[in-house]
Amino acid sequence: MKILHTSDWHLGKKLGNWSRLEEQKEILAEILEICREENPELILLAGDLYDSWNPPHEAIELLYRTLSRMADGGRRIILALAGNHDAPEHVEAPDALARESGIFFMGYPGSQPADMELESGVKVLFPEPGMVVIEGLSEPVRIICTPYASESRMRRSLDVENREEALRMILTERWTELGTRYFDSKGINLMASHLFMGNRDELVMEEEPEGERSILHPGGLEQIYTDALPAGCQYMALGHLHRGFPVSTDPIPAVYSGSPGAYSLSENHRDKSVVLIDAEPGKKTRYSYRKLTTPWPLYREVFTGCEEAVEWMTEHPEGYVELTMRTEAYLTGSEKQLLMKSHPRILGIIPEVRRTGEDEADREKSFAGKTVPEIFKDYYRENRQNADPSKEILDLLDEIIGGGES
Ligand SMILES: [Mn+2]
Repeated sequence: MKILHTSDWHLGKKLGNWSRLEEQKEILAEILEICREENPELILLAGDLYDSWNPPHEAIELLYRTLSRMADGGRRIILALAGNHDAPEHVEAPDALARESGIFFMGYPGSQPADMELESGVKVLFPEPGMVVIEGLSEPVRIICTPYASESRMRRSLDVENREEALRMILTERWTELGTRYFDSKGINLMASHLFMGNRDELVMEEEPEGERSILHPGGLEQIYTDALPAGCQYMALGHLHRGFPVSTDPIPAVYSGSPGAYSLSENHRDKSVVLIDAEPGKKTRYSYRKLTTPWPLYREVFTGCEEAVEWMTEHPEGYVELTMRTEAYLTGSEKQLLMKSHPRILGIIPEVRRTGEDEADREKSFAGKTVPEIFKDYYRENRQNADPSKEILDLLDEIIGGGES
């Protein structure tokens, strides 16, 4: 039975001032194309559907439209979980409409939507919180679903001091219980969750994208170990880390699909994928990463001159670029303007001025005996083609350095 696993869409995410929606539309169109080509019976979306608790309406529309096309009128079942970036109640809000199309949202670890029989005859049952049983696909499917549980939510539900151990314990106990009750060799036994998972023996300290660090505490707090996975589980579909990789392969594959786009500058050289799974009852699950071609590149480039930078940007008009300008003098206003005009999406220009030793000495000498406004005038002239700062600017400087009356 074919299954598609993806996560961390982060719809509505911005990079600097740039909206990523245009790019996200292209990426989701590619994932939809893969769905049509591979025709999985089940799609697991393991959290962080949106980038924020209040996503822009374009992001909401994009999610609903994409999922609706993927589900293809209920011919495919979609399970979508909330991640730490999602508002759980917001994720679950469209349930009554979505379930008619075979799309099921789960916001909380304790979510238990009503059972559903689709027109196709497929039954999607929720026999207890966090448990999904699907009948009527090519094989029976059982899925333990654990959407992200926030720290405060855990603190509220667990009246204990050592929350870390409590979270691990409660998950391990719960998963073992559900596994014992529902997993057997007559069907396909899966898990899906949005959390930080690692091996107890080798601590994986992932380089996390901005905005994810809040749930990565030093010492591995809130890290759940793969030995908590219940016997009989054939695949754990994970969301949260943006790099796609298997945390473990044996005996149970616990796999991060990774985000489908490069969402921070630290991800600038990584391939982006979805995971295609081939599962059969009682057999080891096969899976493979299907590389996406649509994510826009994220460039971090270093140049030693403007001409060189402009030439490179003209040849690479796609994606986003962060420039580091390693020059001997500060860029002039017109140089900066020229750079900004040479690429449609510049994330920033980082100046790295390299002065020679002599220059440094000259510079220090040139400061000697001068007042701050005098040094400022020199600096201003150097950067503005010898123009003098206006009286307004000098008054402002005076106010900033404390010479002003108010
Ligand atoms: Mn996340």
